[in-house]
Parts: sequence; structure tokens; C-alpha cells
Amino acid sequence: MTLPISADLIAEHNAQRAEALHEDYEALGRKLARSGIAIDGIKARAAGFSVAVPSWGAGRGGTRFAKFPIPGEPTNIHEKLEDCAVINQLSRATPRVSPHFPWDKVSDYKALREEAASLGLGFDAVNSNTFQDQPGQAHSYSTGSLSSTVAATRAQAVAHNIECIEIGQQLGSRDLTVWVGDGTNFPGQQDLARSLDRYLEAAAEVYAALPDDWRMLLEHKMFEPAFYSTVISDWGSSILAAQELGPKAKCLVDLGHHAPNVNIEQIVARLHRFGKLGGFHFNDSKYGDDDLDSGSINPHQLFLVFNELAEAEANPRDGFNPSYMIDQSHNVTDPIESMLSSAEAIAQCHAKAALVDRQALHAAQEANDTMMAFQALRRAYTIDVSPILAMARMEAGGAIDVLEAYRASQWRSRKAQERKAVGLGAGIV
Ligand code: LRH
Ligand code: MN
Repeated sequence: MTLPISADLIAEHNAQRAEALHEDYEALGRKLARSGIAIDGIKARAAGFSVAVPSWGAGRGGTRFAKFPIPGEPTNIHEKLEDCAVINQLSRATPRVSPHFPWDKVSDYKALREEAASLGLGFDAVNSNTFQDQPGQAHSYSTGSLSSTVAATRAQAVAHNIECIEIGQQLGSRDLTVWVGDGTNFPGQQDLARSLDRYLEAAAEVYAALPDDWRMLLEHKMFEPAFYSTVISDWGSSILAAQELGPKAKCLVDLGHHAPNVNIEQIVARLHRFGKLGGFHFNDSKYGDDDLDSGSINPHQLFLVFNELAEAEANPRDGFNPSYMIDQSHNVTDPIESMLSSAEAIAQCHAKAALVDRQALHAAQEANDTMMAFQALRRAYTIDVSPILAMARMEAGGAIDVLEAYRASQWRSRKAQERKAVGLGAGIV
């Protein structure tokens, strides 16, 4: 395995910071011990936590208005894997990449899997794409894809999803994420019931092609690209579709796919209650599907989501195995820095949720002691867990301060010399 950043650079970086880290870690350890919490136990839990990064997040993203590339950004899946390896080498928390097809199409997926493995990476859920037309495509998705009124278009969308499963099998994935932008912009444009029926019929053909140990993750989204109705617009449509399809169909929660102020943590609790919690696309938003860095706008919501995940894990019902993935669009930052910062924010919320005194919380809830129930969460939320994550990271060979180490590596400026420039354009990738 040849990792992209020199191990000496990371060792030198950590050597300068280790003493301060040990001081902070021991002080926090004493504080937590007073509440009966063993800090090493939390560190072990943090060391076992990981989140997948999106291949499409390694490059600059954009909006319909514009995209502003940066010198040295990746131009193909091979360069994207290199950058994802930098994120994992420094954070030790992002060992899997979630690819998107046909954006990441290559001729030899076995070789791609080996290439990723040589960089310390594996593959998470594969994402199909029936929201864009590809050059030479027989049937346009302008009428929708799995719910299109045009049978040939539905068949084409089904075939593409099955092709993604076959690619995923070669990459070692076990999940297919299906997000369709299908919907309408005008009342009356399509029959709202028949659209769903066509979607369910076509999705059932994709479901039938799933290998035994695979899952199909249905991703709901309130709007965009459709602005009047969306076929799978909310968790209700998604869970009903997943129940209709079968036990291998689960629901994926993209945090940005809800109306402002929707209680997403309650959606998580509901999906788990009915055995349909399949995974997450972590990001943050203030208005629409802004795809901003996780925890950058509403870190408390992210904490409350992980609080529900901790409750679900403690009460797994018929299984608790959600896929954790980032799905962001990096329009104004270095994508690597954004994913380093986001992985940290997500891992922090996972660790803070482990610090909640659930006995005290449940006792206060049973006693209707509202303030003490709230305080049980707030106490954990306000603990700075960064020494725990940094210690786990350093012990795993990562960097104590991931952004400082990344900048010290001069990775981006070095890649700007090597990689061809990305053209101006618009759109998310
Ligand atoms: C849709 C979405 C979906 C991806 C795309 C890149 O908004 O969240 O998960 O396929 O972004
Ligand atoms: Mn998403």
C-alpha cells in the first residue's frame, strides 16, 4: 500500500503536537471519569467509526449558475481516489468511497478495486444516475426515469440500475443507492398515483436483480429538479415503497432533502422502528438541498440524529446497520479540506452521542422531568471530544490536526502542477 502523503510529514506533525494532546486527553479523561465514563472506551468507539466519502465530492461542485474549478482538482476517478486516500490517511475515518455511474465509469472494475485497495480504500454504496441524459442515450429522462410514462425509458432506467449492481459486485459494494429526480413542474402534468405505480413496477425489476446480500437504498427528496411534485418526495413515500419492494429495500436519509425545520432525527427513529433505516447522506443546509459541509450550519441537528442512532443501536430490533456516507457539493472550499472538516464534525457527533447518560435520560423521560431530560443531551453535546478523536486518529497513523497536516503537505499545489485544468462550466459536478 502506498499512501499519498509522506508518513514522515505526519509523524513530524504529530511529534510537535503529541504532548499537548496527551495533556488535553488526560484532563478530559479525569472530567469524564467523574461522571463514571472511561475515556478509553469512547476512544475505542470513535476509532471504530467511519463514514464514506462521495467520489463526486472530491472535485469542485457548482450550481446551475456556475462552477469555479480550482487548479489541481481531480479530473477522473483515479485522481478522485488519490484525493480520497489523502482524506483517509489524515483522518483515518473515511476508508470507503461511494462511486457514481456513469461519472466514474472505467473499463476494468477489478483493476479499479485493486487500485483503491492499494490506496487503503474500499467502495461503499454505488449510485445510479437516471437524472441526466448521456451522449448517445436512446431514451431521454426528460419524461422521468423509473416512473416515466414511456415504457422504453423505464426499461432503460432499470437496465442502468442493474448495470450499477453488476459494477458494484466487482467493486465489493453491497448497496445500490437509487435517487430519482422524477416529478412534475405543473399541476396535472402527471397523475400522482400512476407515477408512483410505474416507479414501483420498475423498481421491483431492479429489486429482483439484487444479489442476496445486497440492499437497495431509496433516497427521498422533497423537490429539485422537479418543483411541483416529486415521485419519492418524503420518508413516507420512501418507507411505503421500501415495504412494497421487500426486505432488501431500505430508506436513505439525505439530510438536505427535507423542508426547513423538519424533525429529521424523528424520521430516523421512525425508519429504524419499522426496520427500514438503510443509510445516510450527510451534509448541511439552510434553505434547500444546499449540500453544505456537515455540521457547518446546524451541528446540533447532526448531534440529535446521532443521538437517535445511539438509541437505535442500543435497541436494534431486526437489525441496525445504516450506511454512513457524505454527500456534499464543495463550491467555495478545497474539497479535501471540506471532507476532512465534515468527517470530523460527523465523528464528533457520533462520539458526543456516546457520552449521553442514557440511564439518566430515560429516567427523566419516564418521570416527565423535561429539564433534566434535555440537560442529559445538552451535557454531552457541550463536551469537546476533539482530544478523543485526535488521539484515536494519531494512534491509527493519522494526523492530530488534519487541516494543518494537509496544508503542510502542499498536496493541492503539487497536483496543480500534475493534473490538467478543469474547464469552466455549471452544475453539481
Ligand atoms: C440528489 C443527491 C443524490 C445524488 C446526487 C449527487 O440531490 O443527493 O444522492 O445522486 O445528489
Ligand atoms: Mn444524496
